[in-house]
Formats: sequence, structure tokens, C-alpha cells
Amino acid sequence: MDTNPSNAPHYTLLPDHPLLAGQLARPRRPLKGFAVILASVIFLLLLVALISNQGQEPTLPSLPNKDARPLQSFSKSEPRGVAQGVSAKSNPSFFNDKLSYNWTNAMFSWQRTAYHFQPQKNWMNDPDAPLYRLGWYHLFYQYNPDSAVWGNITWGHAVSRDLIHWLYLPLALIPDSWFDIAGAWTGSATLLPDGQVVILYTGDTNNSVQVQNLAYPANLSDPLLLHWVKYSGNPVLIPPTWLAPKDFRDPTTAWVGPDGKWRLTIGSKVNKTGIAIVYQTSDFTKYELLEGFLHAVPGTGMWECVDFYPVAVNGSLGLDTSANGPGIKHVLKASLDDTKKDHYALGTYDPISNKWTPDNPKMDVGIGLRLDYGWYYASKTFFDQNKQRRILWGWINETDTESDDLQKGWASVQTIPRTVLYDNKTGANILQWPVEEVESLRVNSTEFEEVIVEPGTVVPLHIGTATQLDIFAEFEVELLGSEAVEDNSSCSDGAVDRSTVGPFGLLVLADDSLSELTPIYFRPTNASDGSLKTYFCADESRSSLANDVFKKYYGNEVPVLDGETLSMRVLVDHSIVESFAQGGRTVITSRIYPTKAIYGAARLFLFNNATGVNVKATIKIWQLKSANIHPYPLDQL
Ligand code: DQQ
Repeated sequence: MDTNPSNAPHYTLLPDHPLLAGQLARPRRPLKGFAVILASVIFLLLLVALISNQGQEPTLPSLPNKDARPLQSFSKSEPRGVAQGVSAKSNPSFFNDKLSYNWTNAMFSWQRTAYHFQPQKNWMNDPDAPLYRLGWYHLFYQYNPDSAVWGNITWGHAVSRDLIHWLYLPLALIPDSWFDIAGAWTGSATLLPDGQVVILYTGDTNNSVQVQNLAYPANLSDPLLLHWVKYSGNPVLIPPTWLAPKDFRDPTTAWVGPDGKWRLTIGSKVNKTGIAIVYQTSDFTKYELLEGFLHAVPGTGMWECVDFYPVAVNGSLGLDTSANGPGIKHVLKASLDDTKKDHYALGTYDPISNKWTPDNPKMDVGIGLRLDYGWYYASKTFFDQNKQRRILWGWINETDTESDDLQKGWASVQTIPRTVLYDNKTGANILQWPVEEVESLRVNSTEFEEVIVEPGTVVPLHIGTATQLDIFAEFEVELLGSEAVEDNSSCSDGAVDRSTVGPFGLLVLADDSLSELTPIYFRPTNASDGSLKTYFCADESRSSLANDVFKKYYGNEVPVLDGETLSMRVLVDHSIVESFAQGGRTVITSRIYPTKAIYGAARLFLFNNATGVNVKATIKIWQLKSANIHPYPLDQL
């Protein structure tokens, strides 16, 4: 039986850990107090020296002050995390003391999702080290156990049999050592052929230097992987001398190179050029930096949470991270710190030259495709050897105010895990699709066949409660006049921007009076150059009566091939809407904050805002049950 008290670390303590030395429990003697003040002054001087040393060679302190937790500076004009060299962790525009609305507890409760993963309380950000092993899917995540805002970043941990129902486990990695005392940041897992599990994660040190640390399970026969050991030789990697010490983070899962050694990549930047650098290792404790960059794109800034994996050009299965050769392309993904957007590109990986080359330089990482055109960041994939598929996790941040988050006591949700495949029809993008297990939540379905939606109308879909839905909709368009008028619009003017042929689609989380609604829609255009394009969009501008939340237009072009019908799949889960067009070529995640269209008042409609076409819609809608997400009954072990 394991009954760890919730405030104790769940991994083996290092021999020099203050808890073992009893230092935290002992009353301080005056002399010790003086020593602490002296140490703090020295620490502050070191901090000042380090800051003024920015851009020069980073050096790790030779005698780290193991007890010191650096000042987590935070100013009212700067979002959390920025001072530590990581992304803005709060809605930057609404970073204020105000609530965004006169929220009630009932409204806040409704916002919690029913089948997405989120912790019971407090702040969560990036998914970390997803893996499958001994019958369990593991998800770790960036977590603040103390508050609903970013800080004190610790690794939360949960397990699932099916990626849908989750059991919360004790914290996996606590920032309690000099090499991660300012935060146990993002990392990845690698499963070794002999059954070992290796986690590499970024530690923010007592001097705010980003280093990479190694952790491994204390007991490999424990399927829950409850206890983690931090390697005694941590950190295993410090920033190379030519990189800034705050621009070196988020190691990937490792893959095997042609010489049998492991390789992994880490994101960084040189001036404004985003880069991915590659290290080689045999034992995960000693590393060699390979020459050159895996890839670099000028103007894209710091690359966070780089992900790098193979996809099969033909076939419907995912690939192990080490797969390479004929019929394989590689996806390179970077989370752009400057824009908070996840960009990817398809290309070819040559392990001999240590280079990845994009198929289309015009669609390179950071200047071309995005994984998700909604509110989505810091994603990460893993290879699920259980079902031979690659699965993508992504973080959905809040766009309300910090005060809202503190009042509701939690912040952020993870997306539904999505399978990732190469789109061999377009040859130019990946396909993302909710894992099949989500379908186990479907309870009953309603079908609407060939519903005609005339120009400028909305049609209610009477399905009862409309807050937990899985919707699949297809649309055909019938031109009423002789020809469509040219137009060049995209998603940028919202669902009220009318043309001959669009927009049309669904209104989700709408109330009866349509005082709140979120259109998820197609926007075909016939540009003056003769080209026909279709955009897939989400218009959040009328999603909430609350003022201080993001209410933007999101979306991008979606490829529609000859003979294809326009189709979308939309998952509605209270305040989260995940929308997939054309089998997952273009994806949009929405985090919205309705005040009226909630509980039994939430409705679903079809709409057609085109002026010159009838739209024929065929729709199947499933109500979804809630997933079981609760603490693991550790007392029953
Ligand atoms: N989140 C982590 C960093 C990463 C960032 C810190 C991305 O490791 O770069 O919580 O959201």
C-alpha cells in the first residue's frame, strides 16, 4: 500500500536533500540567520551579475546554493513567466485585477469540462512526457499545486486505460533541487528497448539558468510509475556557451540515430532565428552536441516545445519515433514563444548531415501551417505502441482574467488526444482526429438528413441539452443565381461577413434568443484571380456577454479536393469546442465563456449567411457522457 502524504515528494530524495538533512524542521539560530542573510545577498549579487551577463557565455554556479529559491519576479505590466524567459502564461491584454464578468459559482462550475482532462483545481499548462506502458497511458503536465496562476511549476501525473477516463496520481516531479528549484519545466519520455523509462525535463535553476535534467522511475515494475528518481549527476545538459541561458528548453523524446546512439532535439534561438539543436547520447547522462542545426528559420524567435517525429506516406498507422527510411516523412513542430502559436511543417530528415529539410520552403516551420488555428499551445506527441498510432496532446489556455482564474480556482484544459497521420491525398499537411476512444462516450444520436438552410436563415436542431456533443456535419451548396460574385474574404471578418457563397455552418453554445453564439463555419471564396478557396473558421465575437475575455476570429484555409463534400466534426464540451474540417486538415480549438448559453439553455443551430446559395446539411449528433476523472484510490493498492 502506498499512502504518500500529499505534501511529500514521491520520488527518492537525493542524499543532500534538505528534507533528509532535517534543515527545514530545525529552528534557526541567530548565527544561521546571519549566514542566510549573507547567502541571500550573495545570491542576489549573482543574479544581478547573471542578468547583466545576458548574451554572454552562460556559466553554472560552481557552488550552488541548494536552499535558495529565486525571486519569481512578477510585475503588473508583464504576464507571468516572462521574467523567467518563458511564454506569457496569462492573457496579456486582460492581465488585471478585475473579474471579466459578474460570474456566479454556477457559471464557473459549468465551464469545467466533462470529458477533457483537467486537474481538480489550480493551474495547468503544457502536456509532458505522454507514454503508454504496462496497460496504462500516462500523462504528466505542468502544474502549480498551490494556485490557479502559473508558478512553482511541478509535474502533475495521471493515468488512464483508454485516454478518456483518468485517475489523478501524486505529483511526479517537485521543484526542490538547485537544478530545478525555480520550476520543473517541460520534458519528454523515452522508452528504452530494455524496458527502462527515461524522462528528460528542463529545470529552471536557482540562478534562472535553463538546464536539462534526467529522471527515471524508482520501481520499473510499478505500472503506475508513482515514484521518480532525479539522477544524482543532474543537470545532464547546460546551455552551450553561445546560447542565452534562458533560451534552452523542452527536450524531445529521443530517437535512435544510424550509429545506434540516441538523439534528441531542444529548441532555442539565435537573435531572431528559431533553432532546433541535436544532442547525441549512449546512456542519457553524457551528451555530445551535433554540429549545425536540425533546422533554423529566421524571424521566428524562440522555439519552445519542439516536437520531431516520422509519419508514413502511405498507411494508416503511426510510427515509432526512431523510424526513418523510404516512404517516411518527418514532422517538425515548434511552439513560437513570440506568438504563442504551434507551427509545423513536413519534410525529410537526413540523420547523416543532422538536417531536416522542409518539403516546401514557403511553408517552413513558423511561416506556414499551424497545428491548430484556435487557442492552443505547447503540444506534444507520443507513439502509442499499444495501438500503433501517434497521439497528439495540446494545452488550451484561458483567455479570461487572472482574477477570474483565481476566483474559479482552476485554469486550463488539455485537448482531446488526437491521432496524427500524413494526409496522402493532399501530400501537404497532417490529419488530426479525436482518438477513437472518445466514441465510447456516445450515448444517443439524432440524425438530420438534407436540411435546406436558405440564405440569411438559422435552423434550430432540436436535440435537447447541447453542452456535451460529438457532431459530424456535411454541407452541399446549391447556387441560386447564375454565378457567384467575386470576393477575397477569409475568416478575418467573422460569420457576419456575407458573400454569394458563404459563410455557413453551425452555431454552437447559442441561447434561444441568439444573444450568445459561436459560429463554426465554412467560408468559400472565389477570388478575383479566379482561384477558389475554402476557409474553416470559428467566430468567437458573440460567444460571451463578458467583456474582458478574448472574442476573436480564428481559422485558415482548408484544402477541399475535387469530389469532396464539405465536412466538419465538432466536439462541444462545456466551454471547450474542438472543430476539425475535411477529416482533420484544419483544426480550431475554442475556449469560450458563455454567460447565457449554459446548462439547459445551450442550443445548437445551423446557419447560412450566404446571399446566393442554399445549403443542404446532413448531420449526425451524439450526446456524450461525462468521463470518469478522479483521484486514484491509492489506499486500495
Ligand atoms: N512552458 C514550460 C516551458 C515551456 C513553456 C514552463 C511552454 O518549459 O517552454 O512551464 O508553454
